Amino acid sequence: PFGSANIKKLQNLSQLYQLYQAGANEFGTKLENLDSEFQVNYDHNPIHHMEERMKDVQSLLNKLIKKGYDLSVENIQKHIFDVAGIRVVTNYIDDVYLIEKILLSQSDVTLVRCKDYIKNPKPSGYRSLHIIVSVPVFQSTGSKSVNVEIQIRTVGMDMWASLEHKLRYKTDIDSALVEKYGAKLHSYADELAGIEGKMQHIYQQLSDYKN
Ligand code: 0O2
Repeated sequence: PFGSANIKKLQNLSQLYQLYQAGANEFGTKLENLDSEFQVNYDHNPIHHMEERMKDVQSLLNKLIKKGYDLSVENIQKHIFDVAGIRVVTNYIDDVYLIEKILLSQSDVTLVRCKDYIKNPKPSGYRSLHIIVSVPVFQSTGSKSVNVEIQIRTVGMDMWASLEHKLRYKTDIDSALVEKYGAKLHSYADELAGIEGKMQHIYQQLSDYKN
C-alpha cells in the first residue's frame, strides 16, 4: 500500500539516520574521554553533563518544509545541520570556549559552522555556542564525513533555555502571558549572564590563590 518509491525513501532515511547516529557516537566518545580525563588529571572538570539526541522525523520534515525543500536524503545532508545533536553543559562561561577549543584541535574534526549566541544573544535572550562539526565515519565501503551539531552552554544558560522553551512551545498559554513572561525571561537572561560572570571571577580568584 505504501508504493515502492516510498519504501525506498524510508530505507534511505533509516540508512541516513544510522550514519548520523554513528557521527554522534564518534563525538560522544570524544567528549566522554575528555570528561574522564578531566576527572583524573585535573581538579576542575569543565563538563557538568551531556545530552545526546537525534532529531525526530516529524521535526526534520517540518524544518525541511520551513526551508522550502522536499524530503530527500540530498536535501537533508545539504540543508539540515542538526540531525544529530549533542549538548554539553559546562560550569562556567570560559569552560564553553575551552571545550570548543579542545574539540576543534582534534585532527579528525572539521569546523563547518559556528554560531556564537553568547557573544550575540538571540532576540529572546537565548545564549549558547552552537558549532557544527564534522568527523569521518568509517563504514564497510569507506569513510564518510558526518555533521553533528554541538551546543555548548553553562548550567545557567541551560536552565534558562529549558524554561523559555516551555513557554514558547506550550500552545495553550494565553499570548499576553507569553509576552509578559518572555519579557521577564529576557531580563533574567541578562541578570544570569552578569551573575555567571561574577561567579566565574570568584572561582578564578580561588584557583589563583590555591596555585
Ligand atoms: P530542537 O528540538 O531543540 O533541536 P539552521 O540550523 O541555521 O538551519 P536553526 O536550527 O533555527 O537553523 O538554528 P539555530 O537557531 O542556531 O538553533 C536552533 C536550536 O537552538 C533550537 O532547536 C533550540 O534548541 C535552540 N534555540 C535557538 N533559539 C532559541 C531560543 O530563543 N530559545 C530556546 N529555548 N532555544 C533556542 P530547535 O530547532 O528548536 O529544535
